[in-house]
Amino acid sequence: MKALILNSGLGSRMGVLTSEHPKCMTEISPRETILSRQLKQIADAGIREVVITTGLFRDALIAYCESLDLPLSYSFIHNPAFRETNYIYSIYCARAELDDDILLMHGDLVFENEVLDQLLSCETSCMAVSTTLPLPEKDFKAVIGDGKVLKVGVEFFDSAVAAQALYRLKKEDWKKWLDRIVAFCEAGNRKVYAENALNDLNGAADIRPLDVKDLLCAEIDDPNDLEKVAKQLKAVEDRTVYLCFATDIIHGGHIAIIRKAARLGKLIIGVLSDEAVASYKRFPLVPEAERMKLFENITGVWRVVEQHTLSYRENLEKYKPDIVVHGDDWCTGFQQPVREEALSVLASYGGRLVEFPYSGDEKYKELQKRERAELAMPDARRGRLRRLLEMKGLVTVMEAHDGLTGLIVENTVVHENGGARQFDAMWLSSLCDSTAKGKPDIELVDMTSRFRTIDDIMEVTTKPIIFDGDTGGLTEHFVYTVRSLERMGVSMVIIEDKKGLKKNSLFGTEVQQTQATIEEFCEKIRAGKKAQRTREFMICARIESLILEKGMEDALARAKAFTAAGADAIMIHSRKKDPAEIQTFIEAFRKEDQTTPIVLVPTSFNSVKEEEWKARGANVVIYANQLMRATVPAIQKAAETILQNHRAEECDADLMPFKDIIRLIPEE
Ligand code: SPV
Ligand code: MG
Repeated sequence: MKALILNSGLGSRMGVLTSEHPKCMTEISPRETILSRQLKQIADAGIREVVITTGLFRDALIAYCESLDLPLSYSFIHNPAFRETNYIYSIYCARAELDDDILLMHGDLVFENEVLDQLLSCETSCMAVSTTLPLPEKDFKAVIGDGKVLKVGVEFFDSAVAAQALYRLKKEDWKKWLDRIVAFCEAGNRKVYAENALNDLNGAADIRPLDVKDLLCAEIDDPNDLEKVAKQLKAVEDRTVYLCFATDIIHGGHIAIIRKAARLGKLIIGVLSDEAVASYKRFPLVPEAERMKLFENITGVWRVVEQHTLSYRENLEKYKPDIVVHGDDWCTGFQQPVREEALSVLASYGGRLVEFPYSGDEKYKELQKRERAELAMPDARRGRLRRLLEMKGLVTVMEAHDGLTGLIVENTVVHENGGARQFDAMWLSSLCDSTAKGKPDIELVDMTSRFRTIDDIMEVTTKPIIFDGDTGGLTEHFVYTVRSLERMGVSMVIIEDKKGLKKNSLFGTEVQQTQATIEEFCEKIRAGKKAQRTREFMICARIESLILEKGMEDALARAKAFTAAGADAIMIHSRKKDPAEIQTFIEAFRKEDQTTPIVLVPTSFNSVKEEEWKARGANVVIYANQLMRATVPAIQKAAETILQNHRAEECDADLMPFKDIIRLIPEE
């Protein structure tokens, strides 16, 4: 496509302003002339060839264009009869250069970027018109019929709309018009508008009206116009545009959106907080502060601010951007309420939403896959639990005992109020790992087998893993376990202060269980911390005093001692339905220690919501066995139904088709 700018007119109505240069070189803002603006807009739109017709002050115009140093190649076509002909003849003179799609504009036209963007994204030939502006007395109007521009001129009022000499013309339509221009000029008809030749075609060139409504698109005929349009332009240039990013890897697609958005005004980038990103898609590879710096250094970005939540409300009320830009993908799906809320806030102060078509480009999907792969690597995974704790204050953890349950924990998301909720981490329960193997939870499944389960889960997931280390075994063995877990990328091991034959805590005092002495257990913690190679790995000391009915004092004394021995977190357990004793423990512990994370496994005391635990000072909530307990009755029922009916038909209604199950499984 070539741009054609008509600049051979005398511009005599501008008075002294055109005494030394052509009208197009008149300043329209402190930094721009009409022409420099047009040329920059053309270059920004990716057009490279510009044909400019010239008349008076030809040399000044050529020198000026060259001085702008834009990535454009110019053909200057002089109209030697500029004093006694109209621009129809300038086009005639330039005809040999115009064998292409054409962006045609008068040299005195000022328009905002959005007008050009809309024009260039038209599939057909089109002309900028406005259905909202009043019909001008003396300027161009376009007669519209059958959705087409039928006539253009100053004399039409019926079925007409205000129109500007700004056209995007497909080669075939332009050819029809140009042929008619040539015929007009060769017949000596050189003092009329080029549009007279167009009108002669009676709609044979398929030019559609593009309604730019109140967007700035105006010509400058005299100093009054100049003052008015300069004011409008200032308002356009002062506009702010808001665009929020959740991404941490910036690719060409993002840069294209930033460029597009920056064309609408001063661009404010909202950077979604780590916490919001983690809850809505995945843990960010690059932390928020770094992401903010990345955006600050991109050309076209005016300002970078933090967006705390998926909701736009806070930032829209604070910055009151004139325009919000978003991909049209949020018109459907879970982000719909966020869009609706943004629209209503925008409406409250007169802002508007501009939606760009969402591109699900394959090469960017590939990048996303690579980001996930990176998160799954041991070094990237290990430290993420600590970071989540810092970021969120309370993390939620769900049990996984094989690759499939790992995938469920990894990928299950629920949406509420335009937000998303998912589990932060996985619990590798000794109870469920043993149960899955049909074994009792008595440290019978050996470490090699437990590590195999970790590996199965790690292979298909990215979330941090908390490993149930039972008693930790002999101290001499525990130090090796710590190093192995670290190497695998596990984030935390929880060991319980029991010794001898361990039984599951949910049996409480119904079975014989022995608690280690404070000193014995402190020794194990110290040895584990000493063996640890990375700073990120965490050892959590689990206190069984309430399970074994040794009292609150004992639990608190142990918590204090274990923390002093180096435990990175404390887990307090109870098998009572009533959460009171856990609440009492948290309150008492927090009086002395405000920082050591407190871990809870609310299997029995399950009535309290996560928000309340957080408010009370807990930091990790582990759902330790619910997935396993959901599975057992379901598979038992299927087995019984088949036995009862001597066939499988009756249990089909309860089964998930395998084609749905395999969707859970990632493909390489
Ligand atoms: C496990 O899930 O294996 C646990 C938690 O250790 S509990 O079963 O509650 O003891
Ligand atoms: Mg266990």
